[in-house]
Amino acid sequence: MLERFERYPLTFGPSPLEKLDRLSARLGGSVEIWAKREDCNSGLAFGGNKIRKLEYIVPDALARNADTLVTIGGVQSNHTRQVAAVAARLGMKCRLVQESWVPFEDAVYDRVGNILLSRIMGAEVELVDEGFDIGIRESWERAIEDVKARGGRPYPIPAGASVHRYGGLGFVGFAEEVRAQEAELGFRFDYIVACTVTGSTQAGMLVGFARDGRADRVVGIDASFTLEQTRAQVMGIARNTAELVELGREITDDDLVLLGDYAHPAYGVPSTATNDAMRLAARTEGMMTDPVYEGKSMQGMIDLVRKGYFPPGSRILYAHLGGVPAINAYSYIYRNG
Ligand code: 5PA
Repeated sequence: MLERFERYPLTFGPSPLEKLDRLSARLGGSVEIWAKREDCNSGLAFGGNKIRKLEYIVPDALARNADTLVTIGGVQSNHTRQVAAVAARLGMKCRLVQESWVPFEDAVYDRVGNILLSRIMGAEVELVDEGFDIGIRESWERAIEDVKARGGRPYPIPAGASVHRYGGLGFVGFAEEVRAQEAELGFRFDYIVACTVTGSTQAGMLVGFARDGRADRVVGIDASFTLEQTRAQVMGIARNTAELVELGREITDDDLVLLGDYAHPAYGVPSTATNDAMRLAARTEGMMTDPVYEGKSMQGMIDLVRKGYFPPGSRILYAHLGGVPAINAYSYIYRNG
């Protein structure tokens, strides 16, 4: 589906699949849980889901002769860290706007984890005291103008690399990659579980899995806590991406499964159930998740398995989208494990 689009390789290749036997057994053994490890997809500063998206965005930045990647996220954004890594790899500059999206306080919140990595990689980091919003932000537009005013050639990348024309392509590629891996395994996954916030991960999956009739088998777990805005953004990106890749059919509201039950109490703040889910994955599989994104999709998947949402015998693919570096900014919660 992506042959027509230029891709700048930033990942190691197809991300690995792993069967999670002990987690499956702990949850009753009636379903088989697998993980696709986007969290180890690249050597670029711990990788993650944005690297795959950026593979289809970087060719445009290079074609436009940009010299500075400009993007935005929360203080512990994984996206901004991955953009900083990509800029370093390309020999470009990087300008990051980090807003106060998360109502959470830890003594070193703005010193460790993702933001520390971005600073070491040479990004210029600007902390802005604005609350959470996945839409287009004034602070980001100001940063773009500022780069221009200083004689630079900015390349704007929106939050999560999502509402970019090519933002959905990377995860269309994810679906194609899963299909190739399934051909080798000799079976097909019945469900794909993924965390959703700015939307292009799930939107790309919707389009990619629509190809073989599985769009509505992608179970999005919202972690934004602004469900309706996220739903609208996923649908917008999915429609645009379907057109771009000439899917040959519309993506409709019926294709979208996006569950809002696990995002509480706020974006970036884990609930007790989130922390319990993180500990369970860590203690059964040695698989680390984070309190902002993957901990919430892990919580959602575990709850859905326990509730019998997936018919017995289902094979579930948990898309592990990265994000673990942020855990350092939540040290007090996990001081005893
Ligand atoms: C993020 C996003 P989407 O934004 O494409 O919906 O992906 C959600 C998601 N898992 C899932 C991890 C580990 C993520 O980092 N992160 C954002 C960030 O600024 O890091 C864009 C919000």
